Amino acid sequence: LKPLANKVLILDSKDVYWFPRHISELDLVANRTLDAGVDLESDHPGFHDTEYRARRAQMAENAQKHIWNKPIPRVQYTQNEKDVWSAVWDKMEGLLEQHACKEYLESMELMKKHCGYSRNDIPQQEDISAFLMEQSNFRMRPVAGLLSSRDFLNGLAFRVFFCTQYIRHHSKVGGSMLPTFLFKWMVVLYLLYSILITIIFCRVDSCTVLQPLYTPEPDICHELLGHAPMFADRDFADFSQEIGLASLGASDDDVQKLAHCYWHSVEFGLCQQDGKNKAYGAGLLSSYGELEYACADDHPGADEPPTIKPWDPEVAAHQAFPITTYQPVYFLAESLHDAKQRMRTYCEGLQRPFFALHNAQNDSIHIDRPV
Ligand code: HBI
Ligand code: FE
Repeated sequence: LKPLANKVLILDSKDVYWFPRHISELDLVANRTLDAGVDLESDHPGFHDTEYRARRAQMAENAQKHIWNKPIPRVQYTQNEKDVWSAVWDKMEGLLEQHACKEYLESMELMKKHCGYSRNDIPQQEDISAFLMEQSNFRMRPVAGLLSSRDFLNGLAFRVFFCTQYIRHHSKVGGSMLPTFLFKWMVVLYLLYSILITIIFCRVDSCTVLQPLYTPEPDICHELLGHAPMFADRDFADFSQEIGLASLGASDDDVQKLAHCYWHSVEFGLCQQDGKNKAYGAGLLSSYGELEYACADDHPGADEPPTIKPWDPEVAAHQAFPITTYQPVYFLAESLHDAKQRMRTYCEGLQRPFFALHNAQNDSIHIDRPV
C-alpha cells in the first residue's frame, strides 16, 4: 500500500505512514477502495445483471462524491431491494432475539423508534448517523466498497464507520425471492448438481458448509443490521476507536495485528451475559447460519464445535481466520467494558514514535512525542 500522495510524516527521523489528521481527510481515504467499488468479479451473483451493476455504479459514485460535513444522500431503495432486506430481516429476527447481546437488542429497539428500522423499509444512513452521534458520538460515512485495513481502521480513530449503501444481489437470498416456478426448479436442479459436484470433487471438512446468506463483501444488511446498533453503545464505540487510534501511522505488521483483533471482536466477538455466550460481532449478527453455530449450545451447522477462547488481543492478533467458512475460533469477552480495557492495554504496548489522541471538539488528531 502506498501512503496517500506518497507523503510520509517524518517523526524523530523515523518514517511514518501518512495518516489523516482531520476528519475532512477521510474524504480522500474513502476514495481509495481496493476495487473502485464497482468492478464486480465474474463470479459475483450480480455480474450478469446489468440493472444491478448500474445500481452499484450509481451508489459508488454517490459515495465518492460525498463530503464529510454534508448530509448523507438518501437512497430511494426499489421494491426489489426492500424485498431482499425483508427476507434477511425475517431470517435474522428470531435468532437475534435469542443470541444477540443485550446492548445490541436495546439499541435495535431505539433504532426502530428513532431511525426507521423495520422489516418493510430500509433505514437511511443519514438518520442512523444522526442517532449514533447523539448516543455515542459515532458516525457513518458512505464508501463505495472495500478499503485496505489501514484506511478502514484509520476512520475508526475519528469515530467514523465507512459504510456501504448498496444491498446484496437478490439471488443471494434464496426461497422467497425467486420469481417463477420454472426458475425454482432450475435452482433445485442446480443445487442437486452442485452438491453432487461437491461430493465428488471436494474434500468436505468440518468448516466447509453451504452458507446461502453469506456475502464476501459488506452490504447494508451486514452494515445496518450487524454493525450499526453496536456503535450506539459507548464501550463498544470506544473499543472501536481504540483500534483506530492505534492504526494511525502504525507499521504494516501492527496494522495486520489490529485487523486480526478487529476481525475477532468487531466482526465475530462473543461476550458472556447471563451465563450464555452472546454475539456482539457484526459478522455473526448479520449471518443467519453462523449466529446459531457460534452461540447455540449444540453449535448446529457443522460437525465440529468451534473453539472458544477468552478475549485476549495478544492472542487474537495472531489468530488466523478463514473468510468463506464459519470461524473455527471465537473469542469470548467478559463484557464489552472488559473487552475495551484489554484492547486499550494491548494498544498501549504497540511501539510507535508518537502518541495519537483524538480531539472530539475539532475532529482532529493531536500528536504527542513520548517522553
Ligand atoms: N472496508 N469498506 C470496508 N468495510 C469493511 O468492513 C472493511 C473494509 N476493509 C477492511 C476490513 N473491513 C476489515 O476486515 C479489517 O481488515 C480491518
Ligand atoms: Fe463488517
